Amino acid sequence: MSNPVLWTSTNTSGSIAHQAAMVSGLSIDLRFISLRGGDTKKPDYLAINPKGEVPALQLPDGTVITEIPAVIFWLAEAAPESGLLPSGPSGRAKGMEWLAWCHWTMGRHFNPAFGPLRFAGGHEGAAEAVRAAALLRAKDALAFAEAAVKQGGGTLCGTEQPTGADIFLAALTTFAGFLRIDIADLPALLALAEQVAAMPGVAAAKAREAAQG
Ligand SMILES: N[C@@H](CCC(=O)N[C@@H](CS)C(=O)NCC(=O)O)C(=O)O
Repeated sequence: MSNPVLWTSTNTSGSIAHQAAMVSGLSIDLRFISLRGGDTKKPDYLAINPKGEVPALQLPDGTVITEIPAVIFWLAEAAPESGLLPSGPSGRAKGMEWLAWCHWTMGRHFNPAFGPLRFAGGHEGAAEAVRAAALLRAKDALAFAEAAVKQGGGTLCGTEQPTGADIFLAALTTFAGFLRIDIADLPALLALAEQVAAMPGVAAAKAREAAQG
């Protein structure tokens, strides 16, 4: 039986799925495509994910799972001991709640900060305002997460080991760095990001992406 295939691109939100895949310990084949090279919009890839985005998890039976929370959910189901979701019905629901929150936060605050011109319909003057407002909202969202991590004793769901939601949140702190958002005043978030970076699966995914170039 062949392995699932994870389609991703280095240093993108696909990295979140890549890190979670490594933490799952499952045998998953990786296929790196170039976002900047336009591979996500090429016919071969659109045949796999018509949304033209990474990540996409292609299962041996042909099913393709897209959207990061769904990809992480599948990994957690396939590897229940991985801790990608907390245990028990309410724990799992809280894990999904935070995954959804991180995903929503990325889409509504981080993406307009990264690509304001698209969100402003191509109007350059408006784009500047979109970007400035998005940066403030992204910072507010991270401050909200800081309080939740404090309340959880170091993780979003109060687990000892970071879950998939914590991996997603740590990625948002990395994106904050790309956007030069100052998070020095968010110590719980910084500590969580360090803890996530030290997870062997996450470190392996980062090393693999660095080697990929
Ligand atoms: N809804 C998607 C969002 C992922 C996403 O934003 N992917 C970006 C890379 S960071 C992408 O593939 N964009 C395609 C493009 O710009 O061509 C998910 O959760 O998987």
